[in-house]
Amino acid sequence: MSELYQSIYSQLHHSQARAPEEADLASWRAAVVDVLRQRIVPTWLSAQRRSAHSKQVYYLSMEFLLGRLLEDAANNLGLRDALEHALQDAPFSFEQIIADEPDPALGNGGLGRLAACFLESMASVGCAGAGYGLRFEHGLFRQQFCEGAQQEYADQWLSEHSGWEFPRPERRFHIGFGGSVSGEWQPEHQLIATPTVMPIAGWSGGWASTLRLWQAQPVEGFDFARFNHGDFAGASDSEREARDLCRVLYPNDSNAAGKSLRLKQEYLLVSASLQEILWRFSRVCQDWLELPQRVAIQLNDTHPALAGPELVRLLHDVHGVALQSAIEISQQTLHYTNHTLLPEALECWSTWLFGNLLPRHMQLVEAIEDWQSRQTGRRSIIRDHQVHMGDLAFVMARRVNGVSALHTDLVTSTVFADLHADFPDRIVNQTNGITPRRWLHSANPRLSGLISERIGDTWVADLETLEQLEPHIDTGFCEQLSRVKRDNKIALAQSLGLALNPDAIFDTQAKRFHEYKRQLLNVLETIALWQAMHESPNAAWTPRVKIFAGKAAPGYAAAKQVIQLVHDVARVINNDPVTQQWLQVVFPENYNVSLAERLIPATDVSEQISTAGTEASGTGNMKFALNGALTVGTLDGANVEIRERVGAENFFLFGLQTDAVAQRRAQPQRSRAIIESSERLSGVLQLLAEGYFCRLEPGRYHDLVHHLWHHDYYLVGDDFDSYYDCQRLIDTAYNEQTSWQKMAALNISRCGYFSSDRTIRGYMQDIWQVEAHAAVE
Ligand code: 26W
Repeated sequence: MSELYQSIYSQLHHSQARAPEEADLASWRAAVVDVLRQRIVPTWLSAQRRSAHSKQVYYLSMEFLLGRLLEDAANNLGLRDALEHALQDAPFSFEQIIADEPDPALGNGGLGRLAACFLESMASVGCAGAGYGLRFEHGLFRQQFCEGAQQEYADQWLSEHSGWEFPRPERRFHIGFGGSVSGEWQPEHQLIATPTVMPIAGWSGGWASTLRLWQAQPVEGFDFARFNHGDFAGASDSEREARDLCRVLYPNDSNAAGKSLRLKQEYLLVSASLQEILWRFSRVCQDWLELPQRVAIQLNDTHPALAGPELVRLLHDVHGVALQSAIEISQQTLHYTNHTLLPEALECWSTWLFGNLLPRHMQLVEAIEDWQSRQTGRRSIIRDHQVHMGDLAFVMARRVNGVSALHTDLVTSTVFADLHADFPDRIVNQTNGITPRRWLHSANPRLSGLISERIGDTWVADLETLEQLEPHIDTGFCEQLSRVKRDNKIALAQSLGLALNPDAIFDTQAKRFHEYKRQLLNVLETIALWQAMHESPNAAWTPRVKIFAGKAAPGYAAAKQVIQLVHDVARVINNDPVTQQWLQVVFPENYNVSLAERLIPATDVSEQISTAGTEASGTGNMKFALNGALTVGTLDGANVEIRERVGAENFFLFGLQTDAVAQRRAQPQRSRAIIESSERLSGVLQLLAEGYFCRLEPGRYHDLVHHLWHHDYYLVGDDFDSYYDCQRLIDTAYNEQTSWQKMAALNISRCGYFSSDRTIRGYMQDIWQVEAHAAVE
C-alpha cells in the first residue's frame, strides 16, 4: 500500500470517522484534498516566513474565477501520477474524484479568470503576496436553457465544505457604513469582516501564494432581547443583513449598475483588506512613510478604487499621519489596472449615495481632488454629481496599466487622455497572459505529452522555450498533432453526450455574450453558410461544427436574444437533411472554467471577432492559440500581438481596424446602404425578418433586424462580407491537413510570450518593484 494511499485512508478513518469501504465519493474527495493540503502547507508557511521582511504584493479583486483546484494542485505538486496509482484499488478513480469537485465561479469572465491565473503565476515565479477578495455564498449563476432561452439558477459552490479553506475567525475587522462626520466619523452601522485563507500552489511546489476571502458577520449576532419579546424572525435580522452583503456575486460583466449593495461590497473588500495589510505591515515596521517601499497594492479595475480614500482614512484618521502625507503615501502604494473602455462599464456613483454610505470618504475624495488640482490645475473626480471611480483610481495610483498594447494606446488617447497629459509617466502596458499549467499542461495532456516528447518539459515553467519545438515541426509531428486534436474532439463530443463529426472543423466562440463581442456576426455567418450549402448542394463543403458557449448578464436583453437566436438557428440547421453532413450547431449549457478546459483543446478555429477597439485584451484568444487553434479575428486587443508573434500567414484576419471604426461611427446612417450592398447579408436578414427560424413567433427578431438597419453600433454589417470570405479561406486551408497542422504547430510554438508568468514578471519589474524569491527546498 503506497504512502499516499495510507494518508488518504487514515484521513477517512481518523478525521472523518468513516470506514473507507463505506465512504462515498465526496468523502474520498475530501480526504484527497486534505492530503494535498497537508503537502502544500509546509511550503506555504515557509514561503511566508522567508518573505516576511520583503516587499509584499497585494492583489485586490472583486472576482477570482478559480475553477477546480484539486487537479491543479495535484499537477503542481507533481503528485498526479502517484495519486492515480494510489487510487487504483479504491472505490473511486482519481478522474472521478477530480470531476466531482465543484467549480468555484467567484467571477464573471476575463477579469476574474486573469486574477486566478495571476495568483498561480505569483506562486510559480516566487512573488510574495496575496490576493484579497470576497467569499460570495453564490458565485456566478448556473445557466440552463429552456426552449433556447437562458434561465439563471443559484450557484451552490459552498453547499459542501470546499476543503481548501482555512477559516481565520480570530482575525476580525470592523467595517462601518453611514452615519455622520463631526470631528470623527461615527458610522451608523457596523459589521465584522473575517477571512478564510486558501493556499495556491505554484509549479513544482516551490512556492505558494495566498487567497484571502472576506465574509461579513454582525457585531452582535443573535438578538436575545428581541427573541424573548416574541420577535423570532427579527432576532436574526442583523445576522441576515450582514450575510446579505456577501450573498451573491453581481452577474454584470461590463455594466456598472450603480446599486448600493454593490458599493457596500466594494467597501467591505477594500476596508477589510487594507486594515489587514496595515496590521501586517505594522508587525515589521513602525514608520508609515515606508509603506510604499514594503507594500504594493494592485487594484483590479475600479471595483476596489475606494482603496484610495480608505487608505488615506486609515493612515490619517486612525494612525495619525498628516493628511497631505497620507495622500502621498497612499498614492505611492496603489496601482490600478484598467480592463475596459466601454463607457457603460466605467463605474461612477452618485454623490448622494456615496455621501450617505461613506460620508467620511466623500470628504476625503474632495481632499484628494484638491490635491489633484494643486498639482495639475484640474479636478476630474467629481463631475455631474457623480464620483468617477476611474479618475479616482488614476489619480491615486503610482502606475496605471492597460492589458494589451492596443488597449494601453487607447486608454492613453481616449478615456484618460487628460489625466495622461497631467501625469505623463503614469500609464504603462502589461499585456495579459494565462497560466500554462492549467491551460495546456493540465487541460490538454495529449498535446502536452507530444510537446514534452520532443523538447522535454521545461516549457511548463518557462513557456517561451516552446520555440524549441519549431525545428521538430515536420510531417510526422503534424500527423501526431492532428491525431491529438482528433482525440480531443472525440473526448469532447463524448463528454457533451453529442454525436459530432471529429473530421469537421471545430469552430468555437466561448466567452460572455455581449454585443461588442459579436456572437451575432458568427450566427449570421452560420446562416449564410447554410444558405450557400443549399444553393450548391453538390459542392465539396468542408464540414464544420459551430460551437457557442457563454452566459449573458441576466438583465442584458440584447445579449439574451442572441443566445435564443443561436438556439433557433441550431434547431433548423441540425434538423436539415440536406446540410446535416456538413454543418452542426451546438451550444453546451453553463460555460465555466471546467467546460473551457474541455472545449479549448478540441478546437480548430478560435473566434475572436469583436469590433476593433472594444476588447481590452481577451485571454481566451491566448488559450486557444496555445492549444493549436487558428484564430479568425479582428485587429483588437491582444489579437494584434498574437498575430505579430504567430505570423500573419498563420492567422485569419478580417474586418475594419480601430481608426476606420471611429470614422464609420461618425456616419451612423450608412448602416442601411452597407446591408443593401451585400446580397448575402440581405438574404440572411430577410430570413430573420420573415420569422423563418421561429414560425410560432415570426416577429421575434424584428427588433434585432431593425437595429442592424438603423443603428449598427458594433458594425456587424460592415464586417460581414469580409468575415464570410475569411471563413471560406479557412474551409480551403483546412482541407490541406498537413499545412493546416503546421500552422497550428506554429501557433503553439510561438505563443510562449502569453504565459502569465511573463505578465507577472512585468508587473514585478515595472510596477511593483519587487524581486522573485527562490523556491523553498
Ligand atoms: C461593475 C461592472 C463591471 C464588471 C466587470 C465593469 C467591468 C467589468 C470588467 C472590466 C469586465 C472584464 O472582465 N473585462 C475583461 O478583462 C479581461 C482581463 O484583462 C480582458 O482580457 C477582456 O478583454 C476584458 O473585457
